[in-house]
Amino acid sequence: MADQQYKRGTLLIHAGVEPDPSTGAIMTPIYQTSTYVQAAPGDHKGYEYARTQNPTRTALQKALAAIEHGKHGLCFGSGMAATDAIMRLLSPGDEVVVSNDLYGGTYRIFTKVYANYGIKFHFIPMNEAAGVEAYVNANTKMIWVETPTNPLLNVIDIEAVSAIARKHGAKTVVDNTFASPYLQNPLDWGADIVIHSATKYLGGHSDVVHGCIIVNDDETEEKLRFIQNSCGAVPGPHDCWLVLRGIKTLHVRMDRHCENGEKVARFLKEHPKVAKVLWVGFEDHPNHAIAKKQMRGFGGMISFVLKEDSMDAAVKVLKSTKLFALAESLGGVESLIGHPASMTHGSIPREERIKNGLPDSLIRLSVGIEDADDLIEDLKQAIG
Ligand code: P1T
Repeated sequence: MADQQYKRGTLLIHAGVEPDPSTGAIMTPIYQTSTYVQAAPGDHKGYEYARTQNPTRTALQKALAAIEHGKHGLCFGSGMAATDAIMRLLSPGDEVVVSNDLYGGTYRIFTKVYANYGIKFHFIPMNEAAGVEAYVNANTKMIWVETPTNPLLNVIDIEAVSAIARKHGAKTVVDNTFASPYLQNPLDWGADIVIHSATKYLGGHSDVVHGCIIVNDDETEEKLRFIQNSCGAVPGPHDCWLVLRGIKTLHVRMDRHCENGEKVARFLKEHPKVAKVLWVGFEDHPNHAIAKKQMRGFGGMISFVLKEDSMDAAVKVLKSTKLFALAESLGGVESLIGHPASMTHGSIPREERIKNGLPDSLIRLSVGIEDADDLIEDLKQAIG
């Protein structure tokens, strides 16, 4: 299909998907095969070996490219495998400027894996995009942005950061996991590489671990495709199928995540025992204007701290919710509650975390698509 002529909801359902050529099946089949028969050496139907190509993966890669307004999509076995593939574009001596609030696993692969290969990382606040330029030098090859950030919900100006990167010949990578392509398309704002943990909103049902990258530039695509095949961190066809299926309802789910997110955020803000609520949609969020510019909605991720700023008080809430399940991850239909300091961000040294504004007592919510009234009642009884 000529994807560009369709609106977002239609694209999410149809992009990349054609009736199966052998049967007409409307749903892309799960091509559960490791290899493909050739009539003579080199005489095949475009598929040789399933690490290199798989038709279920191809359909998903095309869908991802279309919904992120990119030319090429590449799938990986997890969000971290996708991050790893992007890092393999670099060489010893290269430098990366990174937002200082980011998923703990991303911090860990940068500091514990790639720093050992001679790559230097500068973790800096990016709320004021202009401040980024001071950390860029002749060795800077990449600016890595998470926006909104995990878990502090900072918003970074993709257009401004991308302009700085371009001026210095560096690439801008945006981790778009929290927003999803329904709410934000970083390539439209000048980013070069978009990465997702598709485990989250794209899959949407907490039943798959998956990652993906979307780019426009053919040369970057060629390098990443080579890494994808050579290093082999590819997802299986069933996982690709689950993400493909998840994408078909992304717009309806995200609309509800945004709606519920707003209701829960406003409830928490009024709660007498809550000191601070972090949510991108608040008019007094420091970068609300940028969020309004680059996002089409504010999502269902919220973090908050209680007035009684202690671990004990936080743990009491974390243990008391009945609907919000205490678990890592986010972006599924069901609501989750988490404790970044000990869970998703436990690999960041405490001093570093505190310095970057992530206290021990911070609670993170992934607001699902249940009835908002039930979610609010659950928080009410848990906070007390
Ligand atoms: O878990 P995985 O699919 O490998 O994705 C890693 C990842 C990358 N980027 C962001 C912004 C993420 O939030 C994650 C994973 N995050 C969680 C598991 C979490 O609960 O925050």
